[in-house]
Amino acid sequence: MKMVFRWYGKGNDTVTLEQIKQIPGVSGIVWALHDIPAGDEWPMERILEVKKTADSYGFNIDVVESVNVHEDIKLGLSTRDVYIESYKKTIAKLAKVGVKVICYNFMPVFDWMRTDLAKRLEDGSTALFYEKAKINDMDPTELVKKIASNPDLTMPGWEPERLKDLTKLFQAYKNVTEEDLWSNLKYFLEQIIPVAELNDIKMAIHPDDPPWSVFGLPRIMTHKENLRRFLKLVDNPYNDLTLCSGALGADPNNDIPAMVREFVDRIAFAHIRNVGISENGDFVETSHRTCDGSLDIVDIVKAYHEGGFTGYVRPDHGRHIWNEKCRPGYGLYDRALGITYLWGIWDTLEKNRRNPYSA
Ligand code: DNO
Ligand code: MN
Repeated sequence: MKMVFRWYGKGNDTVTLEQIKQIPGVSGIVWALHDIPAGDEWPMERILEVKKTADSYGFNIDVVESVNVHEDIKLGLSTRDVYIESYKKTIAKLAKVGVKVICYNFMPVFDWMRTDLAKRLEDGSTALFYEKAKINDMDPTELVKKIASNPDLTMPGWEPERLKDLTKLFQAYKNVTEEDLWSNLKYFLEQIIPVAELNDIKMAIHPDDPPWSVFGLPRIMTHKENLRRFLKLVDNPYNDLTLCSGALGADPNNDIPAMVREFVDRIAFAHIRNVGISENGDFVETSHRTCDGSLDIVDIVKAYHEGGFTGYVRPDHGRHIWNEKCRPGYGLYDRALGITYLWGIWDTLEKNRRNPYSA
């Protein structure tokens, strides 16, 4: 596996490249031009700037997360073709600097969703938390008002410039069913995947987080059967998955090691993190260690190892520890600890593979 680390860019991240450089075994940064609105073509000079910065630290920029999909594409509006064209142009530009994987998602309106960005855990650290009842009880119009009146509430997809569109967006999705979303995704893939193949870039969809409908919006990248259906929409090795253990793992019915075993040849990018799930459907992000959460991280890594996985891995989110002030879920310390845990498992498996009779 190739270990990579998400970095939001100079001035946009509390973590520095100097720091990332000192985490064992990190070969590249996972990046994006976060200020470019979904649907706009990425400017070449900005891409080259990132390449130059990463080069000076010896990091690859093989993985982009994310090139966001414009809402009109997910909605299947006639305007979508314009945005699909600029998506294709961005793919071609990214190929010029050697990008190998593009992560994206197909979640309507919101990206990942939590109700608390700093839930205090028993050890004094804080972490991202999802309270199911809170989301279930909240009606979207109330939500729009709540976000507008609370500038501290920042969630992906809740950026101020998008806020004004929220009411309109909910309206637009009112009659969009899961089947509509499937066919809009298929339309997008049929156009994009041939271009990705031509440019030798794997498109890797991120599953829905959490893997169920929120606020009545359709969500389809949620469980094994749907991932199977996704891979068949356009059955091409460039149409791949970002398998996020924490996103899918929030649903206890999802057996993550089994999914890795089934899909390993079509996983271009692995997000590995643990979550602690409660019986009432709430979940909290925990340390990576298997015994700290509900997911068997050891078995997940074992499944990748057995599958001969050579793709990219990142530790995904971490807790906020040692008083670190950082982007929610994206501090230095806990993600670095997560990496050393993942390497510990991987190196042990490697050693035993070479010498199966050793203790
Ligand atoms: C959650 C994170 C997400 C992810 C985007 C990909 O598990 O990995 O924020 O970055 O959904 O588009
Ligand atoms: Mn993820």
